[in-house]
Amino acid sequence: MNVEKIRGDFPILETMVNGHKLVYLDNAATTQKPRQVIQAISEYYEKYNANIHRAMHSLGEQATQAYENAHKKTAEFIGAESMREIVFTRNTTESLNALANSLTLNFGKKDEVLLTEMEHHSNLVPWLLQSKRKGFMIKYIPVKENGELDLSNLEKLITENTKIVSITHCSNVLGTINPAKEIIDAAHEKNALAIIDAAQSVPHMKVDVKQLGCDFLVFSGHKMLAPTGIGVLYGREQLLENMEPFLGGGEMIHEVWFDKATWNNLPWKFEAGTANIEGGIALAAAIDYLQKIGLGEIQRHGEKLVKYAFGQLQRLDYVKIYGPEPEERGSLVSFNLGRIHAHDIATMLDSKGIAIRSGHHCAQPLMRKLGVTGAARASFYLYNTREEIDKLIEGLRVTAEVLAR
Ligand code: 7TS
Repeated sequence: MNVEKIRGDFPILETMVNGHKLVYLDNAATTQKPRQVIQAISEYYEKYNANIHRAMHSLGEQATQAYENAHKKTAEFIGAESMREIVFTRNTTESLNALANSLTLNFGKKDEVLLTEMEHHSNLVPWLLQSKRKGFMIKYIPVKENGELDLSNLEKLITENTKIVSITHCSNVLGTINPAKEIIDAAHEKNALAIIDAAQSVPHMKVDVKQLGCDFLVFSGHKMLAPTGIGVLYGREQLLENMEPFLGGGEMIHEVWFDKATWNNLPWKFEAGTANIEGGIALAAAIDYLQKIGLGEIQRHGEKLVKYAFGQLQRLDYVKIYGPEPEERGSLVSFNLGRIHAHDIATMLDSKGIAIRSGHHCAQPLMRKLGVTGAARASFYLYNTREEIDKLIEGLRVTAEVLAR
């Protein structure tokens, strides 16, 4: 993998921040965009911008083709049967809200939904909202001291009443890669549906929904080189056929009367209103870009970087790293430096042009369990280098010297 060549595709990496060349290590929040993706968006607006699925004119036809092709490409990318199983949403959050709303319509007090203690708020709050309305119970798979899930009681946690098991594939705080297949199989043994939040996995490794055997899988385009505002909800065709739409309006219908309506074919039944056409087209360009490099290569690069960062961080005084060993984690590392506030770490690093995230990372229950209010997090992607990690470590050394005084 030629990282220097890849870096040349990302214009933003030339940006100077506070007098220093940008070192962007906040990829778990959102990734930067290569020229190829930016060009796909410009080209759409310069050459064939039109609304889709309704125009009889050539531009409309071209835009419709491109948007539908984006669904096909996404289906192939994650090993889905067909584009009928790929619904475009705004992001992971919207995909999970859609599932939480539509799948629990008939739930009652006896029903149970099983999550994990390491979920991002987006795989937690939608279930809390629905459980308040429907009265079902939410249970959690605990997180162990080492940042892995405690699956010793999984058989007991999934009961006859468990209807849904919804888990993150990779934690955005701990970096833990969960044994998704094992949990999906356990859910299916009790006839529960299995949902995978793949926001932090799909961008970094080859994910195949058939191999996993999950019922639903969700992720965001912006964490994998595409723009914000485009997300994916994969669902097994039969399940999507039986699921009620979560948004009503134009383009999602087959026929409408004053007192009833019937629904369009999949996936359009779930894509009400004018779509994020440029987002879909740009997502296809992002997938092209990632596939050209190869998800295996990208994963290996991420593993090397996180291992290096882990080792270098461990050499710092008073550092506390959260989550499992580097061999078993995604491409991110969260940590604290003694009693220095994570926001102060991030601010100090920013003065050197280094972007990391600090705070609770939208996982407050997990933070409480870890006994902290926040942490600093460096997260990597295909354009990051060891030299950038060296700059991070040097920045942290200075931070510790200045702020620990
Ligand atoms: N699930 C996981 C595991 C995530 O990491 C995130 C975003 C989401 C869901 C929600 O994605 P969205 O695109 O709908 O916002 N995580 C982060 C993060 O760690 N820092 O900023 C966003």
